[in-house]
Parts: sequence; C-alpha cells; structure tokens
Amino acid sequence: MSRLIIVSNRVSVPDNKGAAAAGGLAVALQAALAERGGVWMGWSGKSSGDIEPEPLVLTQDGNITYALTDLTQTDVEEYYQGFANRVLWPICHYRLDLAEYGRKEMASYFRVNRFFAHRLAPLLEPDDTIWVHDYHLIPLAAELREMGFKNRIGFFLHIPWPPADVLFTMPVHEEIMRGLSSYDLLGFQTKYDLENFAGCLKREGMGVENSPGHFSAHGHNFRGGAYSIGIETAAFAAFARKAAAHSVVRKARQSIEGRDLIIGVDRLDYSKGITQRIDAFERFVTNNPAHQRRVTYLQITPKSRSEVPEYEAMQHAVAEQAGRVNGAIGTVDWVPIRYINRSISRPVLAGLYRLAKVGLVTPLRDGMNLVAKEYVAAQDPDNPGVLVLSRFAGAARELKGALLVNPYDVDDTANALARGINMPLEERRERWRGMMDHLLENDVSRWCDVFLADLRAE
Ligand code: ADQ
Repeated sequence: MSRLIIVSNRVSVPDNKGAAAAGGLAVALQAALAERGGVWMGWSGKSSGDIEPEPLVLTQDGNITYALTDLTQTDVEEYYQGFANRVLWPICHYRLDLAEYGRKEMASYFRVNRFFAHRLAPLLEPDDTIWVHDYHLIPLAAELREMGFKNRIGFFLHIPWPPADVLFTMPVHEEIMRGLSSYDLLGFQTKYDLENFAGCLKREGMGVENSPGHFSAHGHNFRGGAYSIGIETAAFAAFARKAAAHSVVRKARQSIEGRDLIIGVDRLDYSKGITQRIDAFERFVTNNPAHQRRVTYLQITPKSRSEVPEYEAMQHAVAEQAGRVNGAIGTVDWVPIRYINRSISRPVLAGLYRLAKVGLVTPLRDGMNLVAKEYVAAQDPDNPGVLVLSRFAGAARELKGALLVNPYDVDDTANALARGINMPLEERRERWRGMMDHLLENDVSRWCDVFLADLRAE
C-alpha cells in the first residue's frame, strides 16, 4: 500500500493527553496514516517574525512523520488572517458583505501555497498518495504539478462551496477554480456543494462535466464527489455513557435543578448564527410563559480567530446580547442563559450534551456541523433529547430525525424549541434511533476509507 501524505493548515501532533483530547477528524486521519505510514505536514501555528522560517521540524511517531513549518509574520497576516479567513471563509459562507479583498493578501495566499509545495517536495516519493485539506490550500496541487509531481492528489473541502454568482465576486476566482481542477479527486461535504462547484465550472466555460462527477477543465480530467464527514460515533457515545460520574457534569446537573437544558456549542463565528439563536430563545420563553424559570440555555463558545476584527466585535456583541436577555427575562432565582467562553474536554462535552433535552444547532451556513452529530451520539437511548437543526448545515441532509429550522426566521426556531421541549418520549426515541443508526454506519473512519479508496481508484 502506498504511503499517505496529509497536508492541512494546522496539524494535530499527538500529545500525552491521548484520544480524549483530540477531535474525531484528527483521530481518523492519524489512524489512516498509521495504517499506511506517511507524513502529516502543515503550519506550526507560529510566526518566525520577519525572518525566513527555519527548515521543517520533523517529529517521528511510529511510522508517521509530523512535519511543521513556521510562517513569517507577514504571511500569517496576509495568507491566514487575510485571504483565507477574510476572503475565502466569508465567500464560502455566502457573506459577500464581509469579504475584504486586497492584492497583497491574494498574492500571499498563492505564495504560501508555493512555499508549502517546496517544503513538502523533498519528503515525497513517486507512489505516495497526497490528501490536501481545506480552503487554505486550494492551489497546492497546481504548485506540485508545476514542479513535475505526478502523484495522485485529492482535496477535501470542509466548508460549503458557493454558487457561481457568489464565487465570481472574488477577483481571483479563475485561479482558484484552476487550482481545484489540478486535483484527481475533489471531495465536498454535500451534493449541493458539488453541484455549486459544477455550476461554477460551467458558467464561464472553464470546464465541462462529462458524466456525473467526472470533469475536464484546464487540460486535466478529474472527479468530484460528496463525502459527508462523520464523527467517531461509538467512542463519543461511550464518553457520554461514562460522563455522569464526572465532577463537572455532576455539578452541571445539580445546577440545572430539574430545569430543562437547551445546549448550544460552537466556535465563536458569525456563520454559526449565535445571535439569531439567542433571539429565538428569548422569543420561545416570551411566547411560552409556562416554561419561564423551567429552562436553562447553556451556550458554550470558545473564542476563535480573535485577531480578525469581525470576530473580536462578535465576542462583545454576543456577551452583551446574552446579558441583555438575562436582564430582560431573568428573575432573582433564574439565570436563563449561561454563556461560557472556554474549551471543554470531549468527555465532559459528551456528558453535557447528554444532559440537554434540546441540542440547538442553528448555523446560517455550515459545511457539515459536527456538533449536531455529537449531540445525537451522546444521547441516552432510553430518553434521548431532540436536535433542532438549521436547514443550512450540511448535516441537515443526513439527520432526518432533527427538527429542521430556518435560522433567519426567529419564530420558526422558537416554535421548534417549544416542540422539542414538549416532544413525547416515543417520538423522541423514534427520531433519535434513525439518526444514531445512520451515524454509527457513517462514522469518520468510513468517511476516510471511502475517500481514500476513491482517490486511489483510477
Ligand atoms: P467548525 O466550523 O469548527 O468545522 P464543527 O463541525 O461544528 O465546526 O466542529 C466544531 C468542533 O469543535 C466539534 O467537534 C465540537 O465538539 C468542537 N467544539 C466546539 N466548541 C467547543 C468547546 N467549547 N470545547 C471543546 N470543543 C468544542 C469545520 C466546518 C464544519 C465541518 C467541520 C469538519 O466549518 O462545517 O463540519 O470543519 O469538516
């Protein structure tokens, strides 16, 4: 079996905290690497200031080599915070209003991809299979092809892919499309993302779809498919079963004092619809006085990308909004919203999901959304909670037992909350069983195996 080379912006180098600390994706990719042997390369997360980064730092763990590089401060600002997070991220989440184009940032994006290709090249062998992850690294295959590499190279996009009218607002959309066309296999989260990609290719005659999922563009034939990412379902369910004994989960249970718990868990990001969700919770309580003082909404939101101004502003906006709602509808003995800005270990998170009667997952746009899947996996089969899920999350294509909502419609989400809180046990069990069976079968290891098998198939 040929070696596997994974390239992603950030790399999960194992630490002594083990699998409980690592997310499902890291665990699955490490397992795929261990099976085949190989390399995981990416950015260390560190800046080298204004001097050229030192050579790659290589760490060996069994048959896996972790290869990390620093980036100059200019590249951190222009490639990572700039083009990746202030152009591609908002565009792919349909937020044209937040995209900030700059020539320097665009140039840095392509320059850093060339830099990655040159740093990776000495580690490559002719029959290695290369799997590139996510929007930071779209041009990487084109750079490697330019250097003469003929390896099979696949790409998986973790975020949504927008339709042509949205993508084409980006000045370098042609170069981005050419970059994608240099891979052998493109993986998207859902068939809608794949359709959007095919539409972008056809719109200006950049390429053709010869048969479903088979494309020709820029002189290269390649395939595209929908590969919905999963979680480590069985392991996550096991965390949740054992979590009741955990002191943090015990304390959380005591503090709810018999109230119904609604849980939201998201990175702090404008795509996650947190402010609309708080509005919906307030509307739910106001419209359903019987639930006043009988429900707690726990929103767990670690800060992310605080160096990007939109995220910094959001941090203040959400905290202020939660405070305002608590002031408006709370009472001396009831704090309706608990808002926590910190990272929680996966076993504890699993236990908190299990305590919650409703999992409230309402992104305005999301590639997949793993929180929705984790919430389902963590439920007690005898007394499962209800998932309220945005129709604009990729997960909505799979989780048919969820109550689907339009997160822009505050009343819709508020009504679904009421329905979820009051849902009879029999219906909850039936909805949950179907989703859980699906998640057990389509877990993250399967996702990984299917993508790699397709990438290796000629
Ligand atoms: P994200 O946008 O980060 O991922 P998501 O899929 O929900 O979104 O994954 C978030 C992960 O972070 C989950 O595993 C969750 O448990 C964890 N997490 C969130 N808050 C946490 C907290 N307070 N403490 C600890 N862990 C926390 C991107 C795309 C998604 C896509 C994934 C995977 O934006 O659409 O589903 O990649 O492809």
